[in-house]
Amino acid sequence: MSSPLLVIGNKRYSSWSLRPWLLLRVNDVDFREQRVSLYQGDYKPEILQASPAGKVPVLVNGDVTVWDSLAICEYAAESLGIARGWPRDVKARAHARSICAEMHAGFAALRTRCTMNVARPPSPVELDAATAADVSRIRALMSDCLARYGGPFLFGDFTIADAFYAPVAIRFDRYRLFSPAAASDAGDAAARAWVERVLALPAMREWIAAGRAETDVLPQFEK
Ligand SMILES: N[C@@H](CCC(=O)N[C@@H](CS)C(=O)NCC(=O)O)C(=O)O
Repeated sequence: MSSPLLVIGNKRYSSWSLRPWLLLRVNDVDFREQRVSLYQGDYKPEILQASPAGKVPVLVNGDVTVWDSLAICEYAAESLGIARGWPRDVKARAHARSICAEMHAGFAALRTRCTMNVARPPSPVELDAATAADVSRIRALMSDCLARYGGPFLFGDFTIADAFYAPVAIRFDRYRLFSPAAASDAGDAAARAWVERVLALPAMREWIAAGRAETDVLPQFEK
């Protein structure tokens, strides 16, 4: 059987695609990727060939098709030989699942106001109250994980939770979301260090470089 195929969107913008891609790459899973240029030409039929949900990411492994980033990460952890998908300890695992579900279903203001764009020149933006609340909640939950489990990643080793928050690392970096006033706070310093650590992962650097090299620039995501 050939290696699993991961159908993804633009590396410049597709935060949902980054999550499973990063989990697979960090864990050296052998997979093929198919990049779809989102919102251009016949992009929809191209995705529909892989999944009736019509959204990326999609993972096709033989006769198994999995769509949605969280389902793909779960499947990869169970079936693609990933050493540490979720934390081993049951309490830590419940905690990791909670913050992934929180990300998966929430933070709409941050997602809309600060779209993921790996090529955005770094500069701060004015945050409305809802976006500021999302940023503050994310900083708090990251600091809490790093203090509780001791780092270097959110639950010690790199897990699905880090893959799920990786697009946040890009947003924090590109939109300068750590306020200077909070820099002296110990929890915030740990969260900043996590952002730097994630951005320095070879797989992240590979994704960001590929996203920056893309030529299809979509004005709606260039904020
Ligand atoms: N909840 C889904 C969201 C997937 C999603 O919204 N993907 C976007 C790209 S990041 C997409 O496929 N957009 C194309 C479209 O809606 O036509 C997941 O976690 O995978």
